[in-house]
Amino acid sequence: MAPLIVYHLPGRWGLPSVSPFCLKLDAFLQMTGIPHEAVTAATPFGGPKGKAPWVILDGETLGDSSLIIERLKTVYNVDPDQHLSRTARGTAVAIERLIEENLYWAMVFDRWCRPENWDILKNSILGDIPQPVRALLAPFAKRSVKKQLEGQGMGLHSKKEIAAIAARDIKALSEMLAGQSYFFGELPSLTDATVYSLLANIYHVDFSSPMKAMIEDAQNLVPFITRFKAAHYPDPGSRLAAGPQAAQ
Ligand SMILES: N[C@@H](CCC(=O)N[C@@H](CS)C(=O)NCC(=O)O)C(=O)O
Repeated sequence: MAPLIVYHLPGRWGLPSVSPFCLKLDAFLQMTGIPHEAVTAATPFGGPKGKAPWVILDGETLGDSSLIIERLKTVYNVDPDQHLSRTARGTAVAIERLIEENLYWAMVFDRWCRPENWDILKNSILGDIPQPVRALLAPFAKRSVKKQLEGQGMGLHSKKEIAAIAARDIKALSEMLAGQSYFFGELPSLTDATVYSLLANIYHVDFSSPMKAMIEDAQNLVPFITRFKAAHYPDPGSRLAAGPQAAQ
């Protein structure tokens, strides 16, 4: 079988990717030890769905982090959730939806729609796109993201309402984690990778967001981020340097 090739958006601030979905897939690969070649893409346009991440698995191009993970679990016969009960597996799907279909969009709003974050965004998320293409692409990308935010619904709310929606999700996460090391006990599962990937992309990045203080105030979420990072990314420097880092 040809080596698995994984395309992800660039890393910054000690994270292998500024995209929570790319980081989730990367964390899954770390947890399961599936051999792969990581390629940094400057934009998501090369993906089959116009979104990152995507992979080439034995000649087949696949998009969507969750669909990719489902396929990899079967092909490589790995399952980071094998210790979970049926109830926990059901809860895992609900947490994934909370993270990816709701809280993610509050993060997108903060990154793209807060004027104080615009320069940071151009130099980070869009930072690997060469000038002057970046200057032309940035306003186009912003319009496209705003349209997605409105279509999804988060973008129809005020800043204050979005912060309140995010606060409810973050409180729910904190309450589910409670005093455990990971969401389903002492062993990590894919849910931890999913939650870590979004929370780290809020907490460890330079973007200004009211969610940072919410994560801090929750008391158990910063230790969770630190714990997951220490277990799966003990040496972020070497991880960031890994792979051919080819621009798309
Ligand atoms: N459901 C997809 C979502 C992927 C996604 O939204 N990726 C973002 C980066 S965080 C992206 O590529 N956005 C580009 C766009 O929508 O134009 C997955 O799980 O992979």
